[in-house]
Amino acid sequence: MKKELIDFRINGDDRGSLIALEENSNVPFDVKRVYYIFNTKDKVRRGFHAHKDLKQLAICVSGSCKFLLDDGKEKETVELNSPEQGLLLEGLIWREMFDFSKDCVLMVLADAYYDANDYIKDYKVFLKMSKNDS
Ligand code: T46
Repeated sequence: MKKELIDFRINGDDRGSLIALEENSNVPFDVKRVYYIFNTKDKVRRGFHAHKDLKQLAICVSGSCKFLLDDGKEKETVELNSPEQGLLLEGLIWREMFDFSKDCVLMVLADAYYDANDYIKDYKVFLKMSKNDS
């Protein structure tokens, strides 16, 4: 399973904390796009897709949520509950997000502009592609 959590350095002082994200530094790619998911309703699951070619870094800047990651062989659940940590999503990984807390703000940095054609939304197609990939 290609799962990587990145710990960010906190610039803390008696006023509080600040984290800086820099492309090709603690963000391991060129950043083309940032989006954030918030106000997620109770019991909602999102995602249900993989990407053909996209690197992303997901950070729960407020609250918490969980990711189910599936590479076609193994499944793993990762909880994001800290603005100090980012989940790197790259390669052929099916993802589902769930258990969003009311205050969850999930921010995602991506290395490409939005492209609906990059999505694999059919799980059977994903499984076939993941077999060919390995
Ligand atoms: C991913 C997970 C973690 C845009 O117009 N631009 C964008 O950059 C994005 C990400 C979405 N959209 C539109 C497309 C849909 O009409 O916003 C709507 C909701 O997007 P979607 O249903 O794809 O959201 P999620 O939460 O299922 O998935 C998102 C990302 O799309 C996806 O790349 O890896 O978060």
